[in-house]
Amino acid sequence: MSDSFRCGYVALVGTPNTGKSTLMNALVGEKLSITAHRPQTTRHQILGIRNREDSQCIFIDTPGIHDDRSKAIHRYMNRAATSVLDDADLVCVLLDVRRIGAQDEKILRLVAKYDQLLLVLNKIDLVAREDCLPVLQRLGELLPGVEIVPVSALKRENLDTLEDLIVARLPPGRPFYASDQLTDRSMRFIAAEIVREKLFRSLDKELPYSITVNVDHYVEEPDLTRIAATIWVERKSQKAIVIGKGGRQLKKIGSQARADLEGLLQGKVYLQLWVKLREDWADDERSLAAFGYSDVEQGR
Ligand SMILES: Nc1nc2c(ncn2[C@@H]2O[C@H](COP(=O)(O)OP(=O)(O)OP(=O)(O)O)[C@@H](O)[C@H]2O)c(=O)[nH]1
Ligand SMILES: [Mg+2]
Repeated sequence: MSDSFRCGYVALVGTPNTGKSTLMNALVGEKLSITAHRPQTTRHQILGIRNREDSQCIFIDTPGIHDDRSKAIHRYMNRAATSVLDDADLVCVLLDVRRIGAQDEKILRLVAKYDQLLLVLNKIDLVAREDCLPVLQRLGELLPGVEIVPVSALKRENLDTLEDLIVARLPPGRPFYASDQLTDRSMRFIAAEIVREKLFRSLDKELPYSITVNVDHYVEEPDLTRIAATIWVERKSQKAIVIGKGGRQLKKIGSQARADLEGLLQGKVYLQLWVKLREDWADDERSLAAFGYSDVEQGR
């Protein structure tokens, strides 16, 4: 390993739905963090490790920072997002080029004090080139001298440039993780997240926000992985919606999640899903801790 090897933590922060998880997955080259068209999809910090010959870049995907503090889970999510800032070697703020609002500006004021700071202007595939210019100018006025990188995480535009800029900002040092490790999260955790993603993408309105998923059994057999998971809802009426008429909704969620898991594990998966009720779990500290939403990370 050469003396010029670089290694460090890169926090990906921003308002909900700006493309943080999409960007981390694109940079690492694996789908580690779930994504959806709706805001507040990510609920935890998730590491994604990118190994190159010259560097190890440890990305930290975080929940979108938002003003909603109505439930305990929202407060947990905001803590999970902002607590990475002080320890990161580089802070990357994700912005949606189409709309930079008051909440984004609040985040920019919050991160202005960090020396190692990069603004990532995402979703440039959705606007004309000339529409980027006023946004770049406005950001330049808000945070003078801070580098801004326009990208499309989804279409993988300009990601090589972004990666090189990130690596150049990392401190010199040996790798913290083995070169074949992609994340700090367990397959159990990722399996639960994949089920949650399918629910987020299939269910309407507020229902996805009332749901959490827990893997109860995860057993690797020689030619099959057996996974049993519980989908927890907050209200009795929600249970019927998740299951759907004749169990059709649950079956659809199950087969979509199984297909993703089989791709990830490169083998057959038997997935069993249950739907259970725990009233108001999202606003109850004890339930949150039991479901893995606690500041002292458990079962990563
Ligand atoms: N067109 C386009 N869509 C994008 C791009 N990046 C992300 N998206 C879409 O934007 C939506 C949100 O992406 P996520 O990666 O889940 O966003 P996030 O910032 O992680 O969201 P939270 O976890 O809710 O904070 C998804 O539908 C993505 O497919 C991009 O560069 N271009
Ligand atoms: Mg996310």
